Amino acid sequence: MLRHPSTLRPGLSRRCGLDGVARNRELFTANACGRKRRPATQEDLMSNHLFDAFRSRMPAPGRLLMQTDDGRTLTYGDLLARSAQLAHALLQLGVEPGDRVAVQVEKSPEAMLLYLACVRAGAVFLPLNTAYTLAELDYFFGDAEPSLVVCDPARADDIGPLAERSGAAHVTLGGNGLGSLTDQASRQSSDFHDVERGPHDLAAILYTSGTTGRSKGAMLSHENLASNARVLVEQWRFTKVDVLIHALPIFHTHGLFVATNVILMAGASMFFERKFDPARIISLLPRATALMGVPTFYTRLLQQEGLDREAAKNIRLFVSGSAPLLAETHKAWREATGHAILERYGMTETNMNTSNPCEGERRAGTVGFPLPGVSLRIADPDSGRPLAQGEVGMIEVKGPNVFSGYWRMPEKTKAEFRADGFFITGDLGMVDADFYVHIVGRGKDLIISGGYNIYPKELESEIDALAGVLESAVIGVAHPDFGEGVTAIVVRSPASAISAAEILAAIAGRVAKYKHPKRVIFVEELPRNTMGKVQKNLLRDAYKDLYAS
Ligand code: MLC
Ligand code: AMP
Repeated sequence: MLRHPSTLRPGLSRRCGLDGVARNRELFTANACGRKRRPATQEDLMSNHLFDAFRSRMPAPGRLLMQTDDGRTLTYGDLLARSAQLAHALLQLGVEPGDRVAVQVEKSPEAMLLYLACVRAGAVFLPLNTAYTLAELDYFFGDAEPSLVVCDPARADDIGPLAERSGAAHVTLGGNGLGSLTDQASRQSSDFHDVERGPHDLAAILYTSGTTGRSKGAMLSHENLASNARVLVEQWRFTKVDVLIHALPIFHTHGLFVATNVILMAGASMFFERKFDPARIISLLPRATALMGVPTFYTRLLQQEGLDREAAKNIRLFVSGSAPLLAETHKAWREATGHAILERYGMTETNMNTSNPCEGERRAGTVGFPLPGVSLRIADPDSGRPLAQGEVGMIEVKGPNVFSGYWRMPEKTKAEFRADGFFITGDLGMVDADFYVHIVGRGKDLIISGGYNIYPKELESEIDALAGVLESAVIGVAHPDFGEGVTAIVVRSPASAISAAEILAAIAGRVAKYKHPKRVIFVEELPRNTMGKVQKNLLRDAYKDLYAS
């Protein structure tokens, strides 16, 4: 088992087995498998665990929190006042502690304030990708049973009826009048007594697709989020003087919890960009100190004029994550800017697990060391037997960052934890001689495109259901822009002439655009092994140069 280097002692066994030091972490991962929790301490009885953690480190109210790309500014004082108003409005709408508030809105300061308002009101924030179709939303509403759905005014006519069908009230963020949450909030007091929430209470549910089809809601507690933000601030040396370029969406872990929570926990500020626009990012670099992005950010920026040492001279930290950063990108970035990108590794279920060091060697092709408090081991995927250093196996983690389970899926939760509380990530990796963690593959059938996860199973089910399709296999193929390009290999039914365009048109209303295959290839049959299982490795190999530029 591996822990952060500061906790490694000489003589620690190199075999990746559980030792005593990890046991106290069970305090936090407890309820996923019905294990015991520790008795409440004074700290547990704080009024609102996550918001208090932010509040305790907040700078003076006049200090700038963010500046948007349309010229708006928000101070920490504004944050306190406006999230308070929104929290009052949520209560008026009948939101009670523990209720889910499902939110599908474009990125804006108000969207971020709504997240904080939910935390303060004791609700469970449930952000949804703006690319999700109505069919996808219908599933999430049915599964999560939110008491309130918040959407943009432009989608209210479509989303309202879905929300009603699931029994939820619905309002818009922005817009005017009765159905506008922002309008209602503007009439509320800017003082709010935060609803009491302890470390183990849920702060958010984030849906993550599953290898078997149905998306699962990862339940994240106040302490999961607070502990990870605290550790990242410390490890990445964030302070009040930092200015982050925030160009990630705020409906997934990276943009919401890594980027936003770190800034709030550090009392720092950010350029809050609605979209990732490479030219604009370059123009912001001289006024910022940090950038966080998915690898596609870095490959796109490398193609942009103006990226050089001079432009990046005020930046102290470039962070990459959510997908593998190619060693060649790491090298090209260093040559262009003089900076070594810091790569870290996380998941929706676990927040951040490992990180390359801020000081010390940021090693290309690795994700660094376990963060303080996180225990990581490499285990045999089938038996769970810990493997020796240098051997490749399943990455398993445990710590205060790890979620408490999947929403209303106790069986799935149980299946993804070992009996001793380690979470089975589905990522294959190894620990090298210097203790750097390498991710070498995936034990799960997952494609990561531009930092978004796409589960082939979901697309295969949609494509296989079409008249004229016999069967399909969806694979990820190396793609110069997105890292992996979603590719559908399709066998037509006898006498069918279904085209790629018809397949894409048929799935258009059903699955989000970013999941759509970039290419559809027709074949006579799919390669299978003797057990009848489709050999996706052969397909990946056959089409490996499909997107080579
Ligand atoms: C957009 N498209 C994508 C795509 N993003 N297709 C595949 N993969 C993606 N990631 C589609 C668009 O719908 C569009 O379709 C076409 O591709 C080109 O769009 P674009 O304008 O070039 O894309 P853009 O809007 O610039 O988006 C690219 C991106 C974005 C890289 C900026 O995808 C992005 O912000 N990615 C970050 C995702 C993220 O935050 N992941 C973190 C998950 S948390 P058309 O046909 O309409 O043109 C996690 C845990 C952890 O993983 O460890 O952090
Ligand atoms: P998500 O479910 O969207 O949170 O995606 C989590 C997955 O992204 C992980 O299980 C990994 O497969 C992948 N991932 C995150 N960070 C990295 C990284 N730095 N390198 C390789 N894969 C990563």
